[in-house]
Amino acid sequence: MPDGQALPKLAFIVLRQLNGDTPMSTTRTQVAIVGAGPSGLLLGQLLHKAGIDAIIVERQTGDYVLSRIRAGVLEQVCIDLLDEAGVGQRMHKEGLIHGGFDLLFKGKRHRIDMNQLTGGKNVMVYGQTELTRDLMDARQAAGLTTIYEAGNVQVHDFDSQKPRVTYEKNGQLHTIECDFIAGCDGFHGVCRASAPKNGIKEFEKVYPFGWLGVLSDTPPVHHELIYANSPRGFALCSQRSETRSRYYLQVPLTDKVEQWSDEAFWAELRNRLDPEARDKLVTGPSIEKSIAPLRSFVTEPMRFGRMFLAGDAGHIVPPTGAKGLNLAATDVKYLSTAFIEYYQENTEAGIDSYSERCLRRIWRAERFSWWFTQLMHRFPGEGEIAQKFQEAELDYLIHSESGSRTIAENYVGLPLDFGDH
Ligand code: RFL
Ligand code: PHB
Repeated sequence: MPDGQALPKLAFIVLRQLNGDTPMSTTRTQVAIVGAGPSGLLLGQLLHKAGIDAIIVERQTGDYVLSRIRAGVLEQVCIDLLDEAGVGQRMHKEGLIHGGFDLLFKGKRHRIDMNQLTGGKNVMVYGQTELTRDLMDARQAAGLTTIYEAGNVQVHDFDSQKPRVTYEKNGQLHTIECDFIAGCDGFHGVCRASAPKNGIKEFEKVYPFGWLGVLSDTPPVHHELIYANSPRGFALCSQRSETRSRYYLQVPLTDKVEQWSDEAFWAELRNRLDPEARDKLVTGPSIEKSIAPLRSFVTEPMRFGRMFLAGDAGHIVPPTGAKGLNLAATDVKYLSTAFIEYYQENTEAGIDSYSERCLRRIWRAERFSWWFTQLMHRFPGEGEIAQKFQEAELDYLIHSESGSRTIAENYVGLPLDFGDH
């Protein structure tokens, strides 16, 4: 439903309710979670493990949530959290451990040996779709409530002790009374939009290009990821399995997916790769193709009374550093810990420090993602000298152990507790 139609329809339902001809239902839970993406589902699972009751309200269908092809790289912290939530079995079986990745510039590839540079740390390639499916299955198996296709979701009274979430479904207005609201509803969600305008500050940088992504059932061009800086623009060779590849090309924001035939995509990707990868690239029909804009965005604070933002609802990173889903997972860890301490130990300390704790980690990941994006992409109007500067910086980074370690340390991510200020 377009946003503009939401209010009149709700007003109509409320009027009908006053007349007594529209049924109304009220439920109670401890935590009402808005959004059933990875953040909301993981939070639901961690709370369930601790015996805390939560209801998730999602505006889309489950199939729609699963159809969004997004993240592919999980940090160890994220892997550990999925294990803690009890949903890690398939991930360990099917996920691919990567101890390094290649940086390609001036037509040559150079490996960043993450594992060696960070004292043994790796990342795992496991698609967001699969992770979401695992969380959905676990939720269903535990008999927990997720309301899909909830219309006109609204959050109320989170500045009081009695917050509420309302939504419409099947012509009925539903109310969830709760102790806390978790805003896990992504960048376009209702929670951040409902925060008081004078109590929120937003920081934003929009990049002048997007990523055109293609998923295909073809073997990956290389067993690890390749991040390519080319005079024609950035390219990324990623994967989902040994038989499924995910590739991205930097494209102008004005490009439309329909303009890009599969043939044109593969030809342009080849042009941005080194000779060996160009020869090895196996092409085939795309099974998904989409363009994503790139943005750096942070909301401060991430708590508004009894409503908390987590994941993309509170921040967005350009995907270059593979940080978005990982940040979402650590927000959720901090939030679930805060709620667990509240219910089990009767302390609000975790709740009070939630925003500050998250934001410190978020800004670190935002900085890395912005820096890596600047280093690898063509910026319109910056001319050939910008390319030369990037190549010189990359040359320095790969030939300096501390330079390479800086990339590796940031890429594998911070531990959950990374010391005092
Ligand atoms: P999501 O996944 O957007 O889920 C939010 C959910 O909330 C629902 N919703 C509402 N529900 C009820 N009422 C409303 N009013 C609602 N409004 C929205 C939505 O329907 C949705 O189901 O946010 P969440 O859970 O915080 O998860 C965040 C991640 O999805 C995101 O950070 C990552 O995908 C980012 N990302 C990557 N992250 C990584 O860590 N590693 C990667 O390799 C990586 N690659 C990527 C990425 C994101 C990309 N795109 C498309 C932006 C690659 C790409 C191309
Ligand atoms: C992906 O596989 O979708 C992916 C991998 C690494 C990134 C971004 C996206 O940096």
